[in-house]
Amino acid sequence: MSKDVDLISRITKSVSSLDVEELRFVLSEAFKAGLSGIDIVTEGIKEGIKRSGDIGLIVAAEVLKDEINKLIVDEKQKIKKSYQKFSGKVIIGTVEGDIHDLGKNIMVALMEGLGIEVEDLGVDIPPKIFVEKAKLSEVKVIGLSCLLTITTLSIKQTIAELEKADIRKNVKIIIGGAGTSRELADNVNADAYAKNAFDGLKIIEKWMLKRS
Ligand code: B12
Repeated sequence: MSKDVDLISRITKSVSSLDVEELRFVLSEAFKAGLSGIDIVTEGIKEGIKRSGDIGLIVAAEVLKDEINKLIVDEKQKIKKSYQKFSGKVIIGTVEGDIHDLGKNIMVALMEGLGIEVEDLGVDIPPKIFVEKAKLSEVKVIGLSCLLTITTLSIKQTIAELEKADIRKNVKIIIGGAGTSRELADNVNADAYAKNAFDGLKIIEKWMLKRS
């Protein structure tokens, strides 16, 4: 078995058995060996969570985020360079009134794992902050996370404020989290809804591709 295949299969096994220590070790080895974030996420982690379910995804995302943060700036640049197919930036946050962040954090870790530039605005983010951030020309995608039924109103307000500021047409908007649905996305004029982080990743990946 080649070293890369071995590392991927160890990632899969540690996610499926929720072996955090092994996952942390093997992810760090995989980054050191220069494995691509895409392979780590789609072949290693995704296969692992087929067996462990959502809890595996949560564990994997936390460890992945830690490992990415530990990579020194140069390494981060390397990850970015190896994915020059992406351009622009994603901003993501949990909408005003809502403090749930596990799902959002998973999205952030997966996007960073793929080499997509992401700014995580945090939780309980008012519309005006999304608008302010979205004014930066590099922002191509806005991710809105919402777990509470009541804060779906904040999604509506955020998109309305983006429209008012004349920025809506410059960005793609994706919504996710237990409070959201495809119907809601249609009602609030979002571009997409994702029922889970992997579906969200697929959509965002397409939007972020550099046009050549
Ligand atoms: C953990 C949790 C908490 C934790 C949050 C910890 C944290 N740091 O996030 C704590 C204890 C703090 C909490 C607080 C509250 N909670 Co709570 N919480 C939950 C619980 C049990 C799990 C949520 C979760 O993390 N799921 C795991 C993650 C991985 O799943 P996820 O968020 O859905 O994310 C996935 C996808 O949706 C997607 N995704 C998520 N965001 C995004 C964004 C984008 C852009 C994309 C593309 C995809 C995406 O990717 C993820 C991975 O696939 C849910 C019940 C449930 N089963 O959902 C209740 C739940 C969401 N909470 C609920 C409530 C009512 C509250 C409180 C109001 C309780 C209270 N009375 O104080 C407060 C909220 C305070 C506030 N202002 O926000 C209700 C909401 C009911 C409703 N319909 O509005 C729920 C549904 C429980 C229930 N059945 O009543 N909660």
